[in-house]
Amino acid sequence: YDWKTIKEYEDILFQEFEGIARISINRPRVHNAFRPQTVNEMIDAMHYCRESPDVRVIVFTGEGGKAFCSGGDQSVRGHGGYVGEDTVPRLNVLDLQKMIRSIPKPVMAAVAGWAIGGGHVLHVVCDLSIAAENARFGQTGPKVGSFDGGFGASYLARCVGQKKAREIWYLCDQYDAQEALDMGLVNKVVPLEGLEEEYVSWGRKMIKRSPMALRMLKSAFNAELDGQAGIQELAGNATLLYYLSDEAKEGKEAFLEKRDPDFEKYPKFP
Ligand code: 1HA
Repeated sequence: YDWKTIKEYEDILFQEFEGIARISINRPRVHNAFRPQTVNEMIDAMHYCRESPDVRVIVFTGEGGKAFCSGGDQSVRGHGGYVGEDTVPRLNVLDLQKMIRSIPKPVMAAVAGWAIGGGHVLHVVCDLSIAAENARFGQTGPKVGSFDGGFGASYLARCVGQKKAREIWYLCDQYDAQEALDMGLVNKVVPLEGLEEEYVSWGRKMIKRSPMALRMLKSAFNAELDGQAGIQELAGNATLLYYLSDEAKEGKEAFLEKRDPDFEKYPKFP
């Protein structure tokens, strides 16, 4: 596949192929652990993905084939968060999680090797997860002095059920790809050599589907779980569709023409 670089970064690769944007963590020496800069680069790439009409599907993955992501880089964990060059401790991966959740396009995780800790949560918040046979999943928080009680707990529980989610967090065990598939943590398991082919194929399939239908569905799936923020997304999409209608345009035009709007001529549905 002829992946073209969209933008150069230090910690990630950001590429595009046939409308599929690929964000790949490129710190294989630490199993693709993220530092604040890594996350900021992913956030920047996600802004691009949101704005670009050419990007239709996003894939998160990790370079090297041995790790998707091993979570926050423990070597820069300081007093109150992960510390970057500005010396400020941050938990900015939480902002990235919200972007993955709210971008109105499908986001896939392609997991080869370790998806651990905050790296595991990253795949959990993606719409879809495809695992290579060498994938290993788990949370480590209670072992290393951390926890993610946001999507990392509540959405995980929605995916695998309350009992399993509590087991994953309380025991900090690791699970292989087949176990992940069996508990509904991933959508599919493929041989490592076939991972790229698989996610490109899923991407191509979704690109053939109606973008607006996928957008509505993503916000609909989110709405129930995400409270007022989820309803806001779904309602925002409803407003977008309403603005496309003649009835809504009549309201705006009447205002600009300083007359009363005439909504009578528009269809009324039962
Ligand atoms: O919980 C949160 C958050 C919660 C709320 C809000 C924000 C959050 C943000 C982040 C996080 C977290 O991610 S906490 C959890 C952090 N991650 C971990 O606890 C996983 C740490 N890594 C491991 O347990 C293991 O490395 C491994 C099970 C993934 C793989 O084991 P393996 O195959 O034995 O490799 P290992 O030798 O351990 O790792 C290879 C190299 O990568 C090591 O470096 P070296 O000794 O060769 O110099 C290792 O230190 C490094 N490495 C791996 N993971 C990390 C790491 N270095 C820094 N941070 C890491 N996370």
